[in-house]
Amino acid sequence: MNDFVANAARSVFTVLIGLLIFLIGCSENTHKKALQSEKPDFEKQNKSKKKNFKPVNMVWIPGGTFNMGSKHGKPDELPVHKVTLDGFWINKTEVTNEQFAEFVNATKYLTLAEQKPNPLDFPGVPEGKLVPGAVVFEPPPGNPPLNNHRIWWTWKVGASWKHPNGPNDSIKGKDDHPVVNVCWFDAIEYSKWLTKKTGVKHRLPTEAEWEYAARGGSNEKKYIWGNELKPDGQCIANFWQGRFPNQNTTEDGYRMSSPVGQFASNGYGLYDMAGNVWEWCEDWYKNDYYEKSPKKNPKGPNTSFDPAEPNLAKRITRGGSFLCSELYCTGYRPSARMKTSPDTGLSHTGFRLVAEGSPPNK
Ligand SMILES: [Ca+2]
Ligand SMILES: [Ca+2]
Repeated sequence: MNDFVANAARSVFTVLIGLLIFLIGCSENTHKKALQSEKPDFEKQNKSKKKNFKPVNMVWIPGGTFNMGSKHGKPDELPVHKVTLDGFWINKTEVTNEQFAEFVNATKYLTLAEQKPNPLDFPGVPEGKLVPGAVVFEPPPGNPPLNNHRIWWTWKVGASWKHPNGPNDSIKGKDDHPVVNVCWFDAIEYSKWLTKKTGVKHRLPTEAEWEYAARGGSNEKKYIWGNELKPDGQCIANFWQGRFPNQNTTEDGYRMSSPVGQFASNGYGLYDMAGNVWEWCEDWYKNDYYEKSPKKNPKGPNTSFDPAEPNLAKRITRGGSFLCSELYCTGYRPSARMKTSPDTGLSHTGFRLVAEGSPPNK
């Protein structure tokens, strides 16, 4: 991708987040007393909202303990360690274009990929370089080496959730496809909107919640459905068949994203936890986090570190996408960890949410 544009976008967010933290700090004392006096009522109200929460398109994942990580994956999936989680609600499918459009229509929200960077934040940078866009998949011809992902990703001016592969592409007829080119910050805004709308906290899943939900109760299996990638020769998720990045045999029926829920669900009734599009998680990425992570409800490290790009802070994405192949990333394994700069929208990355409502009545 274009490092210049990506770094410029990152700087905008550094400034904005700094400002936000400052503003939150300023308002904290002013509101503390008021909040203290309101606390009992607020808690009562909140408890009642949680109790009456009627989740839409969500499944309750009962709390429990599982083995997180894999001995058969990449070094950052080690060590395999026991993690215990409280129960939570999670979307059955990735958030779709239709669902995201509802949020945008209600709030007039502009995703980061649609926003033009403010020239005042970039003194000296030519106006023409400050353009909105996202990163799309455009491989060079032939059989390029697989050791440099930058050669098949391109910064595309005009790419956004409405135009997944650039200005000439659209989501017409794709209401039921997962929304893509939404960055981590966009997903957070969507979750805040749903929290406000329902009165129950919605948020991105933690990495541990995501893996626990993806495994569907099948602890330590290599894939969500078992230990074979294609049981009985059948593709049961949307990933890449053929020689990545130029030969896509579409054996699974889909060259790019598929409508959500086209393949069998996992043990918890969740769809596309393997493949279709990558899904943002709440956590920062740190390669050795599993060595010291809390055993109960881990929420990720306080800071990010990726040895491959030490100066770039990244959030976790999980589950792989229609671009994951056996030859390259194998991201559709439930233990596979990916990391992406939180301000970057990509044409193979979306999200799903969890909610903190009470468990369903038995
Ligand atoms: Ca496919
Ligand atoms: Ca997925």
